[in-house]
Amino acid sequence: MTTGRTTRRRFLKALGMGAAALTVPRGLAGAEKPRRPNIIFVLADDLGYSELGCYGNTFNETPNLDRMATEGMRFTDAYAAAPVCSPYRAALMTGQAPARVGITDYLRPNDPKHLSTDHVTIAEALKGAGYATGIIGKWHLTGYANHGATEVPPASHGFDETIVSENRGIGGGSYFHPYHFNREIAKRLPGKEYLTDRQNTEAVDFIRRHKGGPFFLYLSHYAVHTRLNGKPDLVAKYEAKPGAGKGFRARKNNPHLAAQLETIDEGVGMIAKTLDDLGLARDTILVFTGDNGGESNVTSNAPLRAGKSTLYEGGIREPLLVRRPGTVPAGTVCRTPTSNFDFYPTFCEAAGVRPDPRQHLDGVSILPLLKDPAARLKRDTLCWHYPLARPHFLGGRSTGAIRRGDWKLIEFFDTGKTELYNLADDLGETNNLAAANPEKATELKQALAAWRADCGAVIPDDCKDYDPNARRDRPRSKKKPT
Ligand SMILES: [Ca+2]
Repeated sequence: MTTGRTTRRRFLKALGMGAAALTVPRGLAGAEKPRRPNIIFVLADDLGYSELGCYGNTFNETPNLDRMATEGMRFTDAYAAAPVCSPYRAALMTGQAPARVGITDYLRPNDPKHLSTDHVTIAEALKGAGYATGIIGKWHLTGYANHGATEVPPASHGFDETIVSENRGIGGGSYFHPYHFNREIAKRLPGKEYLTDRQNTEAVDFIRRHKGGPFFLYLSHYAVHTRLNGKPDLVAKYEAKPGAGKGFRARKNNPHLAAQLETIDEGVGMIAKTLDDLGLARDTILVFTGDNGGESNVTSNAPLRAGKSTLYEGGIREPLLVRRPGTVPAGTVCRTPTSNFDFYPTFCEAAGVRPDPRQHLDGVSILPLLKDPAARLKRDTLCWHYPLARPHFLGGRSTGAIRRGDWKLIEFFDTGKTELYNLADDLGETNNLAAANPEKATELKQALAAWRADCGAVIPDDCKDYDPNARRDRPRSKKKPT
């Protein structure tokens, strides 16, 4: 995955110079330098669009996240760059579309693919500007040495500290200590240690350790990825609620998902309180979001269609909350479409860091939106590329998609067919307008192909023309986790 043009970049990185250059605003030379904001990025795994109270859920309880919405900004049209884990994370780290990075599907434990160190990641960009950098939790941008793969861990991508992170796979429902994804992690909390509690505690510790700032903390939860397994007292609480589903595979009002989400929510409350107590709230951008849609076999993303592994809205539209008192106007809602590859340029701009010009960025800074939700971005189109050699086990098919304004087109690589929707009056993507509006369908299909060409993305032959009813990727285990 190394190319000749990257030799100089590697050389500069080795000198600690390749990551970023500092930009001191004009007129401030010699004056007191503005304080660089801390950045805390809290990511939930497989958390769908409709799970939070502030996104309309009436079963789950998310008081701290709902408070984030009232104290900050809530986005209605925030997208993941991919409908599964690894490509989302590749886009987050690089500011690029997964198709350009070359990671478009989730990485398997023995995968020869990993995020190339040729990239200048967002962690490296911020580290180069003096930020302390840390990841707590899920990485999923490499195969694992334990599975015979070349392992490229967060430390190779600009993270000073890697805490409670995997070295044998991605979690897979191992939520109680000892953790199967990393058996070397020593227990720290009293009683039966719960993974999300541990991550929350580590996050508060990290903030306190680096309160002098600036710091970049990536709190990457393993929850609420299946197999779901909440803390028993919380599960019992939700099982007793009216309308509760039964068991960890309930498709509606899942008590395990609710319990796991409550523990994530509690951590967000702990983080916000820590920032308030330390007097850091106004100097800290706190972000909460999810990496792809909810799994349709354990929840519903309604009013959105489908879920994880699909390019329908349920697979890629995510909750997104941003809080920074004094900068992000409280209680605001932003309806402009964004993608998670926008965080890279956004964080750089907020930190006064000029991105390394050799790191091509597909994202644009959404900082103007964070100051004024009605601001306009110089972009009206987002694209996705998700080629598969056979259907994902959750039902996702080999597809590409494009959203331009309110129009959305999905191209099915397996059948060659397209579907066209107008999201303004058909959020649930129920009325395919491709036949009724062939001009728009053709325009978007051509724009999508042009974007693929720009990214160097191809549709491999084995990702075209397969039988969409063929055997899915792999069978699901019905076993309850331990
Ligand atoms: Ca995920």
